[in-house]
Amino acid sequence: MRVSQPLLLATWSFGRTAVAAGWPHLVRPGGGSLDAVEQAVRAVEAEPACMTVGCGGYPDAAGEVTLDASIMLSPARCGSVCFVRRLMHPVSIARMVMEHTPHIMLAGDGAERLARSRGMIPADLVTEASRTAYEKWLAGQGRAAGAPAAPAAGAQPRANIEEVRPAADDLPHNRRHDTVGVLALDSSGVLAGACSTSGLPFKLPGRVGDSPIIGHGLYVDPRHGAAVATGHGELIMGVCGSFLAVEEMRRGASPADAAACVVRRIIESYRLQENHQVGLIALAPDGRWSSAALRPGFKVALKTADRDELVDAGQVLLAGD
Ligand code: SD4
Repeated sequence: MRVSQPLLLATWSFGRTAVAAGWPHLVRPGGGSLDAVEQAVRAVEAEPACMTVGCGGYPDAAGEVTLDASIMLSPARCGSVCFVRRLMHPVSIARMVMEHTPHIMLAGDGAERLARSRGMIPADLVTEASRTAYEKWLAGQGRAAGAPAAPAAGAQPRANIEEVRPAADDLPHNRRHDTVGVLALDSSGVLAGACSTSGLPFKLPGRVGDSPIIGHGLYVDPRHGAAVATGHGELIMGVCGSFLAVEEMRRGASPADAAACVVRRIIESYRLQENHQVGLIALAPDGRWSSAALRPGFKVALKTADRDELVDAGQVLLAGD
């Protein structure tokens, strides 16, 4: 058995909440990287003040909070859920999909049915703050605050929901893209990753981003490494961002070069807007890790036996506000 120094990494400043919650599960006897990433993500999902993950996340354009998450140990052991509307911990449902079904991904009511059958208690995901943010956004769309954005079945639409301004383009880039993504390496050398998000604020109903799609928001291959992404999902999805990072490590790249390669591929592939942001963490099986971002502002929470800090992205490839 390989002996490694335990390590936890998580995206953004709320990653500190994540690594603090995950660490005891990483180092306790009988624990390990899988429990650590799940518990780390759950801590952020349960935090209503975090408006981009779990309970209290920004609603979609119809006023509904919809959650996506994934968890992964290897290509043969991964699970994910999307469009979860009534349960606070999609990461744990993703783990149920991985451990208790023959599938990798469940959506919407099917994911919720599995979770309820295994004892998960329903929760209201809309908080006072997320409702207020939605009403403010809706008012900015030229409609009366509180008016339903989505028409009742058969009714004349009050406004064309396809014409809403996409995903709060008026918010600065670092306030729009806050998936919690966690990577762990335990003392036995086992890698794991998990991520969870409410997706882009005020997204079109039904929109699903990179986070629950294996290889896009998250990828783990025990032989070659792990990667997790955050930011504008549509940019990450078009280049299979997390898979690409791990594939680069498989070909011999360092975690720093692998993370930068993904961000460069995004720069080459899209006409980027000033408020676009992507951040990526890459972790090698031997514990070397690095991060890269499209623009300044991306941070990584790091926890080891002797370090507990928030560090800036290792490489930032474009200027930004
Ligand atoms: C997504 N990458 O759904 C995720 C999360 C995100 O603001 O951008 N949240 O695109």
